[in-house]
Amino acid sequence: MENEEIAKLIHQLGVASELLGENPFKARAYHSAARTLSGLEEPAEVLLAEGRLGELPGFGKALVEKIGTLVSTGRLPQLEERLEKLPPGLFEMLRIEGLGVKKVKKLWETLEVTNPGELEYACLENRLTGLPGFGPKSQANVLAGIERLKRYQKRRLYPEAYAAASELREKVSALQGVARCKLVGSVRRLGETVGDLDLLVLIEGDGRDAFAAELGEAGWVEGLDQPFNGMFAFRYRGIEVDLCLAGQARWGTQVVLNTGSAAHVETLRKMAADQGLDLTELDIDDEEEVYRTLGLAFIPPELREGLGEIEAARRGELPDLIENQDIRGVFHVHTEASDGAQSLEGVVRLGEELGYSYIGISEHSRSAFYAGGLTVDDIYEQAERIVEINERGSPCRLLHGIESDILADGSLDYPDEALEGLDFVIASVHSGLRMPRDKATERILAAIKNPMTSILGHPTGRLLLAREGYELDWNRVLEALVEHRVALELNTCPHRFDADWRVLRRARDFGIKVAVNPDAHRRAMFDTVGLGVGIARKGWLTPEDVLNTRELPELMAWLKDRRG
Ligand code: DGT
Ligand code: CA
Ligand code: CA
Ligand code: ZN
Repeated sequence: MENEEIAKLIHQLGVASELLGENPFKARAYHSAARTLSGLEEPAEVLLAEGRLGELPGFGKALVEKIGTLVSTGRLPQLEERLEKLPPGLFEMLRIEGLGVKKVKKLWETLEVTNPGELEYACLENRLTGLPGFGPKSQANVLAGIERLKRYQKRRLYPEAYAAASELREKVSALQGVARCKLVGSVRRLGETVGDLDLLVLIEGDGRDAFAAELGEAGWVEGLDQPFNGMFAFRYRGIEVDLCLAGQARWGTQVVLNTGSAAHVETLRKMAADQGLDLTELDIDDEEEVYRTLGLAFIPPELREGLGEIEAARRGELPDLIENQDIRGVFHVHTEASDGAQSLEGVVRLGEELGYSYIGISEHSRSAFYAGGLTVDDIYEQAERIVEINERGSPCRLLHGIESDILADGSLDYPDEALEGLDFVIASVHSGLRMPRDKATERILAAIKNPMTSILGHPTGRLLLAREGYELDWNRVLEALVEHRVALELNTCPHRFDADWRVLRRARDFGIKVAVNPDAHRRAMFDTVGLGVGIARKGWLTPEDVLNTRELPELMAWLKDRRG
């Protein structure tokens, strides 16, 4: 075993023991031993065999024994024991510039952050600013460090992938001879996460060689492989790209093939074969024409997941999908009364700008003390302020709600008296996120049955690419939502998109109403409503399926009706 390898494991042992809060002198000794080992001229194995390893400064009997075990068995049981107690993501967090072991330990202990994805989310929620040893500046540094780390990570969240793809499309379109350039693949289908960016390009005349040469020279192209069969693979801003050249005659066909998904294309291919056609060989310039040729209505890209959309298109039964302008208002908005950045007045002004008829305020509840959760008195006080503001007669009315924590036993965070006067209650889980499926399901079911609950908030607690969220028995949850007439939230924060669009699709079949909720802490987060509408479309939702397409009177009636 190489010195470097031994040094690395001993160093890791030091880190693990520090993270677990063991004797700091021991950890320091491990780190210093690791440094000695990596600076050693002779192989440590030789020193060990000759019984001289213990002569190195700071190498006591216990350490020499550990290295002995390591060298003879390839294992370090003391390290393995400790790793079992530590979330592996903590070590990834250490790769973020500016974060040492002490800081990672603190973040883990105080905010229960266990990996870079969760940490990024904590920064976006402003959780680091008030933490001892941190502050606004170090929060910004941490975010920048995560940014750099992510550049080398494989999948991306949708908005990041989309932004890079759009930029790339502009750059490619400006190259010589490019007549058309289209984003295809999962970005076009509104995947909640994206593996690589796919671009389809049409070159005029015989300009392919000139195009290839210019692409090879472009400063923004990273790691370009040898082109193969009209396919160029490279990286843009650290993200993998597949750029595919297409011919004009088959442009429409190529767009369909490259937009995917693979399952959608496979079903199309079979359908074509049944009609005696070879899908890949169809000379069709226009995408809509491809579907028409196969006897299908045009299928919006976000539905192309091979989940029954082709059968629906054949029967002419594709849903009349919701659009941005169908949204009349939104729920789930935090203000400075809890952990948001905006005032109630600011929210009203923004609602007017956005043309909303209502905005539902929902602060955190009292268990969420880290997020400035409201006491019962705070609720009453906010109620008065909201009445006062509504009396000023804005076309955008404030609705008064709360985002009540669902406690471990499924009960809400306030007595009924505190909730009865509110326009709506969003019930969400914020703690004890690592529950087994049965327990999680019971907890959620209890919250749904509570007559105060109007909307089930971010139902799985997932953070995309960071935290799986707890598993639920969705059949039971969906049945309960129908029975108790509780709406299901689609949280439009791109880190969440929770409930998942696959679940929305099922909810729709149950006749459940979905609330498209921005969970907005800041002004910019209202922009995610548009993304959420896209995800709602991906879940086959029509305006009828979405609660906040209702006009105010109808909405108020729906909310009241629920309380009986
Ligand atoms: P991603 O990148 O994992 O987010 O998801 P997609 O759907 O963008 O997957 P990707 O990039 O592998 O492929 C994009 C589309 O290109 C895919 O939906 C169908 C098509 N495609 C990709 N690889 C192949 C292949 O090996 N054969 C065929 N026929 N089509 C492929
Ligand atoms: Ca892709
Ligand atoms: Ca690809
Ligand atoms: Zn929440």
